[in-house]
Amino acid sequence: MLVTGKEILVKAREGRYGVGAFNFVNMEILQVLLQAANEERSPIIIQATEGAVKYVGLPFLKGFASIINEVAQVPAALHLDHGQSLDTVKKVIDAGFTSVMIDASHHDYEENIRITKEVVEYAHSKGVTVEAELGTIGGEEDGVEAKHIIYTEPETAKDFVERTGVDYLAIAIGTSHGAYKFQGEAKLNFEILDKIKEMIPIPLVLHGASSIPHDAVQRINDNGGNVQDAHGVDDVTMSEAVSRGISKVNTDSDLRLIWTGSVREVLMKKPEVFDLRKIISPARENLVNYIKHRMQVMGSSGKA
Ligand code: TD4
Ligand code: CA
Ligand code: ZN
Repeated sequence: MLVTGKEILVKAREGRYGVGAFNFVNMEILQVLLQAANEERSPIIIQATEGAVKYVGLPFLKGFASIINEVAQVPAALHLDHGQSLDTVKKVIDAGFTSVMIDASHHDYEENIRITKEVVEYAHSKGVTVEAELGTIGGEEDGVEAKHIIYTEPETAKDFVERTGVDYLAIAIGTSHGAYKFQGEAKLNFEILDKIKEMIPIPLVLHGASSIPHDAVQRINDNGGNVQDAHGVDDVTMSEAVSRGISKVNTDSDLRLIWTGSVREVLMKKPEVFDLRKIISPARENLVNYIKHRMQVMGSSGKA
């Protein structure tokens, strides 16, 4: 059941729960996401960045869109994450995406509005809904490093939403992309979130929401890897963010860490194995369990 992002997220906003938006780059992650969503009876957003679109290729993405439509027994959206141009937006909509993000937040304000508006007009004419971004989310994103987080200003957000007609908005409240997020415990600016929630009638998106599971990092490092441990958006912080009005919860790094740890463990502990299915299966199983857990924490389980 492939639907638009808006259809999923408006319900989430009204029901005060979060819906996970998970990044994928291959068939197995797609299998994991669909299995977890079906088993949890949870709506889900399956997303690919421009880098992932390039890696997978448009013909495969077309196929994946029809597979999602066939396999998902719950509302699922196929979403472009951090789209950089109208050109990419057009390409993925042709391939069957039902939701797109245009990320023009690094441009000046008026330019962000102009680019976003253009994408909104095009996407809406095709029945596709749109996410935009305002403020600066920290960390690396499409190879570009943002050192300073600039919080989204509530008054500006209101103006932006009114002038662009965007369907959901990514806000900056202290998170950053990648595996290295917080020194010490997670600290999100909930006062700003409360204000934005009060002033804006559309669903809000939290980027950089990975929890950075300690055991996944440990498993990588126990098996020949070298990844620094860090703090992310843990279950308690995420559930507070959701209860205060976040509707879409973006997660990618956790999947990368769990996948890498699981594969490393097989390769290290069973050096005789070279059957790819045996190498990948534990990663798939561990990821399903993790996704199901996060769905329970954000409250989307049973909502489909
Ligand atoms: O938007 N995202 C995912 C970003 C993925 C970047 O992928 P590329 O390397 O293809 O550009 C998030 O907000 C996820 O944040 P997280 O906390 O998981 O890092
Ligand atoms: Ca951005
Ligand atoms: Zn992001």
